This record gives sequence, structure tokens and C-alpha cells, in this order.
Amino acid sequence: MQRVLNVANRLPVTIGSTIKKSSGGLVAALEGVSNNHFELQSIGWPGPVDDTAKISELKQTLESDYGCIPVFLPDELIQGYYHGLSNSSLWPLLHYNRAYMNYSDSDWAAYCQVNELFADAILEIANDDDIVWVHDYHLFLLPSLLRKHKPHLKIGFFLHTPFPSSEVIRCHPQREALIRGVLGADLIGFHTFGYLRHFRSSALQLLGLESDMTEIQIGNHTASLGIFPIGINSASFEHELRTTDYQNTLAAFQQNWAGKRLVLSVERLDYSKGLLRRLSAIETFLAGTQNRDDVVFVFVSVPTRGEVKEYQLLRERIEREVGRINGLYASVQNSPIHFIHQSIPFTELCALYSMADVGLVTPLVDGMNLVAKEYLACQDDADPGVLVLSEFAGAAQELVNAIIVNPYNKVEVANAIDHALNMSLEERQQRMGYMKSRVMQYNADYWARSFIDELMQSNQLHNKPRNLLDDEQMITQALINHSNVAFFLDYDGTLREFEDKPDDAFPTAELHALLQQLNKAPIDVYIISGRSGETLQEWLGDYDFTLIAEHGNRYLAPGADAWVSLNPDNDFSWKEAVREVFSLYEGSTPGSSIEDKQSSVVWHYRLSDPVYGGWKANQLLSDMYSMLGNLPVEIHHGKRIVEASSMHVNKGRAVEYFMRRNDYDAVMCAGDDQTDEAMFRRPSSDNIVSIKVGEGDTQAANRVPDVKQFHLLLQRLTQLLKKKHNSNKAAEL
Ligand code: GDG
Repeated sequence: MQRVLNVANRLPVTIGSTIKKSSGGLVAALEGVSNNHFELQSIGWPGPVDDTAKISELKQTLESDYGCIPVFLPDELIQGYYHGLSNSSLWPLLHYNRAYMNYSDSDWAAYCQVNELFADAILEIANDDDIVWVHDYHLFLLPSLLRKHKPHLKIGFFLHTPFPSSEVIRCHPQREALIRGVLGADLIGFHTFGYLRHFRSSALQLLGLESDMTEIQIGNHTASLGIFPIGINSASFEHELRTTDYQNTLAAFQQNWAGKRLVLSVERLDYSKGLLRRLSAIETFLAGTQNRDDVVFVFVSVPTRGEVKEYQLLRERIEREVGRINGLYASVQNSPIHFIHQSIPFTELCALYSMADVGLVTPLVDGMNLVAKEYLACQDDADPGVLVLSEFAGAAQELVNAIIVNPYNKVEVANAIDHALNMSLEERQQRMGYMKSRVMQYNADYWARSFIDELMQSNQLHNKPRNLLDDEQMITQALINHSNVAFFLDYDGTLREFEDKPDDAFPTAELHALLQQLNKAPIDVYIISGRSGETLQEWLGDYDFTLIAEHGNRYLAPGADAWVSLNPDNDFSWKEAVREVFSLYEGSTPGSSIEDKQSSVVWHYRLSDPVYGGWKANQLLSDMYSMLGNLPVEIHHGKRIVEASSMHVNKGRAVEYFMRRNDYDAVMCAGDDQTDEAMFRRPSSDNIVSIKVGEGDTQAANRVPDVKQFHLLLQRLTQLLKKKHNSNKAAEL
């Protein structure tokens, strides 16, 4: 049976004088999956342990009796990792609350350390064929930490909260590390398409990655994105509603509130749940109704995160408001708001769900909101209640027959309460039917199974060049055992990292040091770039390299004065028409610019918004394809550029030309973008080594992850070549 290591911040047990299984939504969700299809093992923090002497005994019991692998966390880390970074900086931002974000470097250090501790615990037990499923924002860094040590492990990540707009998540001081961390997963799941879209555009904007709608490529790895709206454990509600305990509780509640209409809200006392706004809407409703003595608003507000200041203040404000509203609108017969600030047993919760005339669920922002679904599951089909649901809960995407409200509009919410309390039986039944059957069908079991199924199928189907960091020997053998060797090296993105402005990407001192080594090595070096001849000559003219400019349009031999054309065609009249179209796009895309080269015209959008820029680039490409007709022009979509260049020119032809002329025994071609693929598209042969630098699909046979690693590879190769050359010379003597 497939083993699934299910990793969440908390283990599904509570440790007190005895160990109790907790009954949270996630635990219940995964129980069904575990029984039927997978062997499930939970990994997480068991909560604070008072008697540290008992840790090893506890570990054994948790493993053998509960299938749980505990990650014990020292007290000093809990504050920073859990109350600090997770709940005081990530939670508020994920819920669009910039003002509540409190960040400190020491919290971040604790968060990193705890993510490492989780990684250690998993790596200790994980086999290559296990699935690891990581849950939620406490463990954003974990997927990449695992991937680093076990590249073939199947890793899934599910985010239970919303993912906000990139304008919000970018406020976090560690935004890049957080997103990079999650991208180590094979599959990243969200409740809604909106969250997926925000995550994708944040990854593009903050990390400068390229992606299509449901996949993000990072280095050699592809992370797939998917939508998996979580469901409830429907079976446990069906079961509970049949118990006598439940029947008795329901009867007692009905007697207690006889003759009253009940409006129910259930949640953790959290600012994202919109309690204060709801109280204000209730006040508006009470002020406008004739029958206020007939209605009771029951608030079940479970205490949460009492260690965080914002939650303490919120609780005080809510208690004050409840007191004030009750003072204003209570009568001898009724007190309108019944505020319960504690967790209630599951049976009581079900009885409340079942008897409530209205489920009032009005979060300001909520990943999904299971309460809305649980309320529906407990409703009687013959005489159902009405769900009033915030448009900002993920659940609103699915529960479209609820009365959908804007929780910030107190008059709208007050009217919705009134509408719900006065709705006809026929309309209530109509609305309830579809929603309830959906909630019962697309339940937690369905959710977990569909996520795991997709994760199992998420295969890295892309062309997989060999990672040179894993195996360098093959190429060193191919290159050093020959005497007549040439390196064809692209410049931007291969020898030099990108800069926002192309002119700033001149060779650094570190690159010059490397080029000097290359200059002394017993090889012919070609710098083959899309840049103009002038720029290449200015930056690299002092070396004994052949400079090939404008994607192979012309070259300058070492020590020569004049550039030589490789282009058999001298008609560039097409450039004018192309420039005209490009300038329309320059005008309508802020941050973009046009570069005019001898044999090509380039539209750069490196400084534009990546999503908008990418969209305009696609438009430009389709305009160009329809405009070019029989013109001798080729269009390339490179890294944040669209380039129109002469058809008779490409890097592959230039390499071909020099290989034929100089009859090389072995050749290395290295590059990073689409224009370099022309060099890689050559018949494969043992002594032609093609290397893609960085991410993205390629026809190259090898890959190194980035410019830095490529530099290191070049250093090692030149040393080996020099050594070999010297020993050959010594042998000749
Ligand atoms: C996060 C996301 C997403 C509440 N009071 C009592 C009680 N509960 C149970 C409910 C429900 C759960 O707690 C609350 O789940 P929600 O989904 O409403 O909200 P979060 O806790 O914020 O959960 C959320 C969820 O993760 C799943 O992905 O939907 O958006 O924020 O199951 O029944 N249970 C009992 N007594 C109570 O007093 N027994």
C-alpha cells in the first residue's frame, strides 16, 4: 500500500495526563483516506510536553499506538516559530491584514530552524517511493528542504488559507524565501482559482520565473498548481445525527429556546472571521426589526492564539460590543446575543447547526470555511434553514445558492438576515437541495483522494537534461581527451547574470578573472551573443576570443580590426516595418523599450510588470506572425524579449561555420535561452557537449542550475584541460 507521510504543524493528538486523539477537520478528512487506500503516517508537533524526561517513552507510544511521528520543539523556538512568524506575520498577510504584521529576524530564525527540524524528522523515515504531503503556512520552507536532500521524493503542499495578491505578500521581508520554499513541491494545492492565480503571479513577480497557468518551472524542477476545495467529513455528521446523545441534546436545546428563531455563527475568535462587522450588522438589524424578542444570535467563538496581542485586544472589543448591544436591545423576555467564548462538544455543535434557522457566516476573508458546509450537512431537507455567506469565503465559490453578502456592508448583511428569516419554505428547499448534495458528495475524503491522485500522477514529463552537478565526468571525458577543442559561450544569462538594464550587465571583476583563465587554456573560445558587435568589442575585445555578435550575424576574429559578415543576405529593409509595430507595443507597455541591432530589432520588457509584459509579448508575437508573410525574418520569444532577426542568421549556423572551418575534435556549446537552442539542435555526438544554464525546456543534453555554477564548471574544466595539455607536452619531450 502507498505510504503517505502527512505533515502538519500539529499532530492529531493532544498530550495531557493521557494521550487523546484530536478531532480537527484535517484529521477527520484524512481518516477515510487512510482506511481505504493509503497507509497514513502523521508527522507534527505534539504540543508542549511538561515532563521532558518522558520524551522517548512518549515517542514510542505515539509511533506504535497512534501512527504519529512527533517533532518535539524546544520552548524557545515555539514562541518565534509559531506565535511569532506563523501567527503574527504570515497569518495576517495571508488574510490581507498588513497592519497586523509583526516581523522580527529572531522569529524568522526560529521558523527556519523548525522547518529544518521537520525536514530532519521526515528524512529519517522517508523512502524514495513515499509521498509526503505538507500542510499550511507554518511549513512553507519544508518542500524545498526535502527536495534538496531527496530530489526524487513526491512532495505535495496544500495551503489552507487564502493566498493574497502579490501586492500584499510582497510586504513580507522574507517573501522570496517563502515562495521559493513552497516551490520545492511537485504539486501545490489551493482552495480556489483566485488563490492559485495570486500565488503564480507572486512567484513570477518576486522570483522573476516564467510559467504557464498551472506550472512553474524553477531550476530543473516543475511545480504544478491545482485547485482542491476542501470538504467536510460528511460521514461523521451523518453518523452523529443518528445518535441518541444528539437527539437528547437537540431536544434540550429546543426546549431552552422554544419559540425563538436562532441565527448561528461558529468560529475561532479571529479578526479574519469578521465578528465586529457582524455585530455591527446585527445592531442594524435589531434597530430596524419589530420582532427583536423573537430572535437569538448564538455566537460560538472558540478561544485561539491568546498569546498574540491583536487577539487579546479583539476579544476585549467583542465582549464590550456584545455587552453594549445586549444592554441596548435586551428585554425581560430576551437577550439578543448569546456569546459562548469556549469550544463546545461536537454533539452540541451538531444540535446547534441543526436547529439554527440561519447560518450566519461572514468572514472578511477565509480560505474555505468549513462551518458553512457543516451547517448545510446538519440541515433537515424537509424544513431547512438558510445560509448567509460572505463573498470573501472560499466556500462562496461553491455554495452559490446561499445568500451571498459583502460583510463590510452592514445594511446588506442586516437585510440578508431579515430575508433569510422570512424566506418561504419552497425557496429554502430549492436553495438547500443543490448545496447540501454538493457538500455531502465532494467531502473531505474526495478532497484528500483527488489531491493524492494528482500528486501521484504529477510526473516530471519534461525533457530532462542530465544535471551536471550530479555527473560531470561524462563531459570532462568528452572534452579533455582531444587536442583541438572549442567553447561556444553565450554571454547574458550564461557567463553573466541578468541586470534590469542590459547596459549594466558588463563583465564583473570575477568574470574577468574567469575569462583570463579561459584565455590561457588550450582551447578556442567563441563568445556568441545576441548583443551588438560594438558592445562585445568594448567589453571583451582584449581577449584572444572570437566574438560572434547579433546571434551569428557577424564575427570579429582575435586581433582582427574588422568585423566579418556571416549573413549571406544584406537586405534589412524589413526592419522598418518591424520597428513600427514594436513602437506601438513600447508605447502601450510601461517599462518596455526597443533595441535596434544591425540584423535584428528587439522589444525588451524586462522592466515591465511580468504578467502584463508576458501577455503583451504574446500579442506582439501573433501580430508579427500574421504580418511577416514572406519576409526573410525569424521571431524569437526569449527571456523577457521579443526579437525579429534575419532568417539567414542564427547561432547554430555560426557554430556550424566555425566547426567546418577549423575541424574541431570536441566542442562545448552553452547558453540559457531560446536563441541558444539553435546551437543545441545538432546531431548528437560524443564530442559535442551542449549545456543549458538555468531553468526551462531545452534540447541541450546537460544542465547547470545557474551562472554561478557554470562559472565553477568552467574553472574546473580549464584546469583539467591545462593539466592534460601540460602532461601531453611533457610526454612529447
Ligand atoms: C482553516 C482556514 C479552511 C469550531 N468551533 C468548534 C468546533 N469548530 C470546528 C468547526 C470546523 C473548524 O472548527 C473550523 O474550520 P474553518 O474552516 O471554519 O476555519 P479555520 O479553523 O480558520 O481553518 C479555513 C480550513 O483551515 C480548512 O482548510 O476552511 O479557511 O482558515 O470544522 O466545526 N468544533 C467543535 N466545537 C467547537 O466549539 N467540536
